[in-house]
Amino acid sequence: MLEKHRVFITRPIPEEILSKLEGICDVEMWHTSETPAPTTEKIPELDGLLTYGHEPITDEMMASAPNLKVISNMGVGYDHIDTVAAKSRGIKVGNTPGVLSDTTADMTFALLLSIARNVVPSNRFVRSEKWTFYDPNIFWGQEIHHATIGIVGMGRIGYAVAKRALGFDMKVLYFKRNRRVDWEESLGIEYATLDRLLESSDFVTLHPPMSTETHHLIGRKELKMMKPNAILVNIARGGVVDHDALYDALVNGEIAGAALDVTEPEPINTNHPLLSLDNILICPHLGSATVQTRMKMAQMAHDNLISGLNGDPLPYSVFEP
Ligand code: 8YV
Repeated sequence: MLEKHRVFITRPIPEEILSKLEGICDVEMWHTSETPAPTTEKIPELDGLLTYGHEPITDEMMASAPNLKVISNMGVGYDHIDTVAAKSRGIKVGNTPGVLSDTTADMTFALLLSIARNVVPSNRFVRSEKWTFYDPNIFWGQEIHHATIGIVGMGRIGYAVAKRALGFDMKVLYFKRNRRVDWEESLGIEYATLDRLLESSDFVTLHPPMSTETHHLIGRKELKMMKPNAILVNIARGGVVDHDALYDALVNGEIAGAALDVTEPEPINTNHPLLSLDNILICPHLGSATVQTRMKMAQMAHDNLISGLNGDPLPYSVFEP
């Protein structure tokens, strides 16, 4: 009998996809998200690795895995994987693009609307039994419709955010390394330099991939350029924003508020001063977390894994063909 491929999965994935994999591979799945998976310990024996979450997969780890053919990441961002090392070692790397763009754009708007219209603090107010009389002069927020939104990082997710913003009659500015004149024409959006975008936007939403170039892309200087009524939304990677600078900007009234779906590190330290502020909303990295999208991501991660194990090209490869 042929020996089955050995596969390790770093966090629980949907049961339906797990059982498909178990039918064809020798699978071990780490049982919890509470403690990190012992990937370093497991990797030397593996043919395939399915990563779910953002624990680093280093060159050193890959060096210890002579049979590793494929790393299939259940997520679109792969900044936690040393893809240069993987490529040079002939290890294929796959991800799950596209399927989560609308879902993440929805969450961007959930954050934007919530922070602009005080949804969370006002809910807390009611639940803590402080709503003892109707007061029309509380929780005044910021207008969303007809405001200007600046989208930093105009990939698939940024594009989906722009479409939603147009539904709110917002003026859309975007900043991207490679300008997309076709999108400017088809959507009616405007390219801006980062500086102009920061100076002109009422809402700034962040969607660039994490890299050395985008680390602390939004720091003290950039926050000072923003309008005092502006709201910052980060749903990309925590490291894109300098949290200490953000704290100062929020305390000093340089910007009005911020909503973070991602932090640096994750989870954010429970004693981080940002958590003491009222004008910030922090969610535990929920961008693509819907029942439907998680299932689609798991299926794509499954497909990449199986293709890699079979020596076939990955249907969703992070490398150029
Ligand atoms: C995922 C993400 O939840 O796809 C990404 O890059 O950040 C998230 O949508 C994550 O990768 C899975 O842990």
